[in-house]
Amino acid sequence: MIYFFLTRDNEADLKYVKNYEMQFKDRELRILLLGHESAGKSSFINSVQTVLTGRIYALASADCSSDKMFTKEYKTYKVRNEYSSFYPFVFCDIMGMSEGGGVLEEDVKMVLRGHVKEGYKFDPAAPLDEDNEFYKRNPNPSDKVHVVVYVFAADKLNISEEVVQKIRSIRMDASSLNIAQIAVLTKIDQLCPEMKEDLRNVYVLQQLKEKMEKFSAAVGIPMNCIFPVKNYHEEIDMKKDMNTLIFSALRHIIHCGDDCNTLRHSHNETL
Ligand SMILES: Nc1nc2c(ncn2[C@@H]2O[C@H](COP(=O)(O)OP(=O)(O)OP(=O)(O)O)[C@@H](O)[C@H]2O)c(=O)[nH]1
Ligand SMILES: [Mg+2]
Repeated sequence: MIYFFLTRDNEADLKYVKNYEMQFKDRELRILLLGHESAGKSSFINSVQTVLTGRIYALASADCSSDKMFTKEYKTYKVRNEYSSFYPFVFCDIMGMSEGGGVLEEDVKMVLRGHVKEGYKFDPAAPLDEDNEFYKRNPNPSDKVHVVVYVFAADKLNISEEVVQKIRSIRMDASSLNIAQIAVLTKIDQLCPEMKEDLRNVYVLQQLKEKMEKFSAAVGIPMNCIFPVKNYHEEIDMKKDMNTLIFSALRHIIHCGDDCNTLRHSHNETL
């Protein structure tokens, strides 16, 4: 795993994403970012836009002032490609999870099934009602989620039992819908000073590995589906090592999402 990471080639990953775009224009993937509040979900969307467009992006509103929940609405982001069109995947940003608040499990399950309309403002006190104007009764296949990306901050992985239980329940539901699931650990630069200096220390660092193992055991996501990243959030220039990690996560997300999509297509064909 260590050597695999160190020898990764950004060009190859970019080629993979572009190739996917060429082959599967009609198969849009819906990628949902779910995780603890302030974990860097919105920043991850900006990071993906940054590595794919080659310039620093800040389209998804990321909070830079406080630790309070910032994203409150259901919002979809497309990534523009070089042909003035869009990549065949979209990222969905939602309210974060938190102890005694945050997005409700019921609401996440409705998002997975495509029942939540763009712009819905999540209410931590009550789930979306079927009579609400933001409830979509008959979702299209493209409204349904193909991949859930669990986003957590590497320096705050002591997740409460309440949030762990929520994730476990959502994971079971997502599995029953054949939705792919991976995790992204953000803020690895805050884990220790060595990481701030050189991200290439990433897998070599015992501290991060131990944290990943603990996280994996708590939420049940295998180690090879957990991707550490440092988001673009303060940089003014592109950084190769940051790109390598973001590309690695993105490639895996697309790969897993496509498996889910293929499965859904083949099920429809046989129904
Ligand atoms: N050091 C560091 N800071 C980060 C990283 N990613 C995000 N941040 C910072 O963390 C804070 C929260 O980031 P957001 O992207 O708004 O997090 P979020 O998960 O969307 O938060 P909510 O919408 O409130 O749930 C911001 O101040 C970001 O600048 C990272 O990889 N490293
Ligand atoms: Mg956010």
